[in-house]
Amino acid sequence: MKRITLTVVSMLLLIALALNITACVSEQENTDNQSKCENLYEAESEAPEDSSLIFSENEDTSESSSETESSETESSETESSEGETEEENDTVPPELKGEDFEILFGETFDYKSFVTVTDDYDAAPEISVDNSKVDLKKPGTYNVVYTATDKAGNSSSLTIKLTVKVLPGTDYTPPKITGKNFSIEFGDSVSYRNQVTVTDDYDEAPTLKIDNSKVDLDSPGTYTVIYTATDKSGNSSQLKLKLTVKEPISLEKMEEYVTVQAQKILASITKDSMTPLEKAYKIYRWTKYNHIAYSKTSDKSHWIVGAYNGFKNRRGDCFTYFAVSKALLIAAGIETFDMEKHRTDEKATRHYWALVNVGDGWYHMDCTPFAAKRKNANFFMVTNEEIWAWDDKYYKGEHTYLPEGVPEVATESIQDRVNYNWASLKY
Ligand SMILES: [Ca+2]
Ligand SMILES: [Ca+2]
Repeated sequence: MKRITLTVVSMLLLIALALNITACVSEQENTDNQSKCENLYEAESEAPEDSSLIFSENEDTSESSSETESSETESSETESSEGETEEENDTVPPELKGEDFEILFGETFDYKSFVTVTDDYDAAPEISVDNSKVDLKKPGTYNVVYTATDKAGNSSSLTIKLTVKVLPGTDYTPPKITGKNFSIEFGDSVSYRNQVTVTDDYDEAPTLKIDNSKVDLDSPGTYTVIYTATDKSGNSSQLKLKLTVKEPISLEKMEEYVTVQAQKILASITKDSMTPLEKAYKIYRWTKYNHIAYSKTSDKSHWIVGAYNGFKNRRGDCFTYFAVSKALLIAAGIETFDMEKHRTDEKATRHYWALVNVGDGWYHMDCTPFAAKRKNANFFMVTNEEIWAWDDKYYKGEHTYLPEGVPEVATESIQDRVNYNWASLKY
C-alpha cells in the first residue's frame, strides 16, 4: 500500500516540478514526503498560492519538521530493504569543500562561511564545526574540523587550517599580573593593589579590577582575591591570590576581634530604642541559650581570651559565658563587674558571673546554662537573697563571694518584671 502511495507521490512531485508548482497529498502518512514537499515549496516560492495541490496542514513548519524527523526514524526501521525512499537510496556522504583561511586577530567571522557542502540527495546537509583546537586570542595556525551529515546519516569530514594573524603594531597579548598569596595580622588593614604588579607589552597602565568581595577581615581565615587586568585593546587576564587573615595572637588583637564580634551580635539582637534593661536581657538570653555550647574547660588567663574563644569557637564553660556576656554588655555601654566564686578549698569548682547595673543598682547576672535538673536557674538581675536561695537548694556555695571590693548588691527584687517563659520584660 505504501509503495503505491510513494510511487504516486513521486510521480506527482515530478509533475509538480515540471509545472513549477508544488504538490503534496495532505493526508499523506509518510511525512518524509511531506518534508520533501516543504523543501520544494520553500525553494519554489513562486509557486501559485491557489494550487489546490499545496498541502494545507503545515503552516507551522517547525512543528512539521520535528514530526518529520521522528517519523523518518520509524520509516527507516519499518520499511523493507527494497530501497524505495530516498534515505535508503542515499548511501553517499555529503562532500565538503573548503580552503585554508586566514582571519585578522579580533575579527568576527562565521566558520561555516569557509566551506561549501553538496550532497546527492540532501539539499542542506548539517554541518558541525569542531574548533576546540583554535585559540582566537593567540596568533597561530589551527586545525578546524568540519563534519557534514546528510538526512540519511552519511557523514564526511574535512580539516582545514585557520590562521589567526596580526597586523604589526596590534596589541593582542593580555597584561601580565604577578603576585603571591599573602597574609595580614588580624586587625591590620590591607592594600590589595600593592600585592601585585601588572605589565603589558603596549599599554603602560592597564586597568586593574580587584574583587575582594569574598574577604571578611573581621574573621581569621583564608580568602580568595581576584585580580583582573585589561589593556587598552581589551585583552584581559586574571590572577587569583589567597589572603590569609591570621589568628590574633596578642591580647590586643584578640580584643579587637572581641569588640568587632560583640558589636555585630549586639546590632543583630538589640535596637537603639531599647532601654538598657531590655538590652541586658537580650544579652543574657543570647549568651545563655543556643549560641555557646557547654564544655568543661576553658582558658581563663584573661576575660578577653575567654570572650575570644567563646565568639570564635562557640563553646566553653562558665568563664566563657561570663566573658562573652561581659563583652556584649561593654558593647552596649552597660556597667558590669566581674564576679568569681570564693572557694574554701583548692579542690572546689570555680565559677564566674557578672554584676550588672543599668541605673537602678547592681544585680547578679549569670549566663551559665546550668544542667537541666537546675532548670530554674534564672539569674537575670537577681539579688543576693535570690541567688543564694537557689544556691542553697541546688548548688551549694556557687555564688558565694567575698564582699571586699565588690559593689553593694541591690536588695529590691525586680523579678516581677521578668517573664522568663516568654523571654520578655513585663514593663
Ligand atoms: Ca548523500
Ligand atoms: Ca597587551
